[in-house]
Amino acid sequence: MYNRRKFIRTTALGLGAGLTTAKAATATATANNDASAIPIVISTWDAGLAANKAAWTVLSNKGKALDAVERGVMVTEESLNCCVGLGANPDRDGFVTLDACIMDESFNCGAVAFLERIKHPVSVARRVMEKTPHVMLVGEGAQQFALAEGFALEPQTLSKSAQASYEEWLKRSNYRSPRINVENQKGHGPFAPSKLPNGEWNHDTIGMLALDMFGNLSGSCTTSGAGFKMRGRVGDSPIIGAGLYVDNEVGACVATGQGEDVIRVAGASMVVEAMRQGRSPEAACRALIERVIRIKKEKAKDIQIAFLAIDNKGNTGAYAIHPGFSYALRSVTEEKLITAKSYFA
Ligand code: SD4
Repeated sequence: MYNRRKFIRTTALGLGAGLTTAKAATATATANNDASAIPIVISTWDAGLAANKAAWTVLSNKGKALDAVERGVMVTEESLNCCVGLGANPDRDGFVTLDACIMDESFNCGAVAFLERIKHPVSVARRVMEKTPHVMLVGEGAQQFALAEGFALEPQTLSKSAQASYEEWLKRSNYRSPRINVENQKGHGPFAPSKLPNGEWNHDTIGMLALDMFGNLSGSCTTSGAGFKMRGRVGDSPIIGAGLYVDNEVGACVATGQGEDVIRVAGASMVVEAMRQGRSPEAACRALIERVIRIKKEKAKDIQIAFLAIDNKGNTGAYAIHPGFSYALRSVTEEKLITAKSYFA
C-alpha cells in the first residue's frame, strides 16, 4: 500500500531540497562506488542483451559512448518486434510512426518524432544533432531531412505480426474511443513484454546508456511508442529531459513505459537531478516513480513506468511502478539481465 507520509518525507529530503554542487554529488558517488571497471553499457528489457553486444564491440575497442548507444539500439530497430522499428505495431490508422533521440556527454542532443518509413530513427536523430542547428524534427520534415541525408525510404507495409496484431485490435476497438490501456493487454503492448509466436522475446522501447573508457556518458532511446496510438501521438521517448537525459558531471537516465506520465514529471532529467543531490541511481529512479504515483494516485495501478539510470562512476540502478521490468548490463566483468525493484509487488 502506498505510504503517503513516507513519500512526503522522501520528497522533502530529496527533490524538493535544492541542488547540491556537482563536486559534492561526485564525492557521494565515489563513496558508494561499487561499479565494475568502465566501460559499461545498460539498456532496457530483454532485448537489451543483444543491443548491448553491439554496443560492447564499440566500447571494448576504445570506442565512444555516443557511437556505442547508436550502434546498440540499431540492433533492436532492425529486429522484428512489437515496439521498436518498422516491424512494430502501427498507430490506430495503421501506420508505423517512430520516435527516437540521442544525447552525448556535452549536452549535444538530437531527436525525431512521428517519423515514417525510415529504418533507423536513432541515426536520423544523431544527424539532427550533428548537422542541424536544431534538436528535434518531426513528421514529414524529419522524413525529408532523412532522405536528404541519404537514408532509404522503406515500403509502407506492416510486418506480418504487426498486421495480425492490428487486425486483432480493430476487432476489439470501436475506433472512436481506443482503449487507453491497450498497452497493458497481454502480448501486444509495450508494457507487457511476452514471447512472440516463434518463441522469441517480445519486448519494448529500447533505451540505452553507456559510459566509455574516457569517462564519457551518452544515451539513446528509440520506439514506435504506444501500440495503436492516436495518429500524431508522441510519447516521452524522443523528448530530451523526459525519455532521456545525460549530464556528464552526474549521470544519465532513460525511461520506458507510459510516456505521457514520464513527460509530466520531466522524468529522465529529474532522475539525474536526484542523483546530483547524492542519491544512488536506484534511489533516484525510485524518487521519480514515487512522484508519479503521488500525482496519479489510484490510476498508478494501471500504468507502468520504469526509469533506468547510471552515475558517472558506472553505478547503475532502476525502479518501476510494477514488477516485470528488467534491464541488461554489460561490463568488463559481467553480462546479465537484472530484474528491477518496483513500487507495487
Ligand atoms: C511511449 N515510452 O511512447 C514510450 C513507450 C514505451 O514501454 O516505452 N513503452 O510512451
